[in-house]
Amino acid sequence: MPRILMTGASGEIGTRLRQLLPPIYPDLVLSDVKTPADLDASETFKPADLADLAQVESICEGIDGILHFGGFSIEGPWDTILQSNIIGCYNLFEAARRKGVQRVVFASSNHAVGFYPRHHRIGADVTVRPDSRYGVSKAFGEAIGSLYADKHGIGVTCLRIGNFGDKPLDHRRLSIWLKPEDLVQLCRIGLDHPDIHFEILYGASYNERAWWDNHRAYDLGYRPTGRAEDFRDQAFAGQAKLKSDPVRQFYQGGAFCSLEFSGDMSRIVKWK
Ligand code: 15L
Repeated sequence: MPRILMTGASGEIGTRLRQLLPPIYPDLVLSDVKTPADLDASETFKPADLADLAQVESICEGIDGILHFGGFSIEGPWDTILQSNIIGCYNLFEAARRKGVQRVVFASSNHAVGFYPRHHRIGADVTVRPDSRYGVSKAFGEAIGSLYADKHGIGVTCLRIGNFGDKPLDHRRLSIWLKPEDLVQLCRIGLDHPDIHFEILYGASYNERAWWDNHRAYDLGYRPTGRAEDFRDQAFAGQAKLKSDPVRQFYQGGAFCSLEFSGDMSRIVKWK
């Protein structure tokens, strides 16, 4: 029975996965810098600050596979992103190498490629176009994952997660929604599929308005059960409440693109 470590156990995704993963991976070790408020006596929790390599090494002891959901999950000040997502991500892969961990699933994000326009359908092999310091940290995580796969033989899967939740809430999310159970499928592929060396997959359900070519995930057996279009009316109602914002509405990364924006849209669009 593999022993799986999940970082970010107190975050939004981690909190949901704590309910969904135990039947599949009963030997689950949870970690976060903050103890989950509703921690159950049946759960194993080890606190760690990702920015401290010794602490990360200690939680990787005896671990077969890691689900790395830890770190800062939105745009933030440079020092926060640096400590949590850049140093933290390096520490995670380096600790995994030192402790002989076989597999790592890294929670990347659509914000690594957020400056692609919405009309541009992209695969997982495009040049990154981060839309924020947060997006840069996710591109860094993908790069370090690639290094540790090639140089040290860790099987690494980076999931460019779209919008995780029970349903899509607006137009953008009709294209990028990820149902929690579908994320579990992608985690299982990353932890268990025999062919994993280094993969970048999109974390999206079956969305007819998708901007992403996710065929590699399907080749690896992914069969999403969420269909964004089933929530179309609610998503349109949510959209109607949003204020108009040309930058947000044009790019895949949405509000992450318009935040602090002082660029020239006409030049970004031409860049392919
Ligand atoms: C992310 O990467 C964030 O972690 C999440 O909070 C959402 O903003 C999501 O992307 C999104 O793009 O909707």
